[in-house]
Amino acid sequence: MNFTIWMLVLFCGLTLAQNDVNETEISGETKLCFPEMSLLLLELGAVKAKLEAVEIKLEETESQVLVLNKIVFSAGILGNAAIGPFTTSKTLNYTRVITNLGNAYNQHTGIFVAPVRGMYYFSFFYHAGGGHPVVLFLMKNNQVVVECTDHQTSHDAADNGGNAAFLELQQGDQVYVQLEANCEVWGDSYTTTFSGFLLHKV
Ligand SMILES: *[C@@H]1O[C@H](CO)[C@@H](O)[C@H](O)[C@H]1NC(C)=O
Ligand SMILES: *[C@@H]1O[C@H](CO)[C@@H](O)[C@H](O)[C@H]1NC(C)=O
Ligand SMILES: [Ca+2]
Repeated sequence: MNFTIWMLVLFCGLTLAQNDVNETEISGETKLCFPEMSLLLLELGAVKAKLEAVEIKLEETESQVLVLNKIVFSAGILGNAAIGPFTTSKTLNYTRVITNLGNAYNQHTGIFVAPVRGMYYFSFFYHAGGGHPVVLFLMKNNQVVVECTDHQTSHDAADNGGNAAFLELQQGDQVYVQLEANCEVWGDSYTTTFSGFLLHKV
């Protein structure tokens, strides 16, 4: 092998060793040296582009998972007045949102809709108005999960109560607090509240 060919091989080798290769950077000289090499460089460029796309997708997925894991809400009731009594049972609308990460709770309907299958924790507290009995149910879809009650006691209007439960929910399950017919609860931002969060996915 004479000197010129050695130089050519060395030059082609150096070009191949460059890190940032793409179509425009592959020099004409390289194409002249070995057609296989320029093909190889093109393929390397394609692999690199694909790898970068996969990395971006992975980062997006990770941030979505992070957001999905943060399902937390707390809400009270705007105003300062008795709610009820009504002739039928009613879903309580906790209209003052304190926290609603993940937006799974809807303050217009009072309903929490599970965004993912998982183990959740819910609590609700109330202040009794005193003029009528209180019966509140924590509901999962159409089923009562736990209850709290208070007797009608006009001279003892400061009663507060509450209850809580861990609930395994499927995606789309609905959780809300229901006021029974002919009952009353005191609606305000600070004592009558509904909270929940996703403990972990299952
Ligand atoms: C290739 O490299 C050139 C010069 O660095 C750059 O302008 C061009 O955008 C690159 N092309 C691709 C597809 O990355
Ligand atoms: C809650 O809001 C709904 C409308 O979204 C309404 O139909 C319902 O009567 C409200 N509940 C109470 C207890 O006011
Ligand atoms: Ca009472």
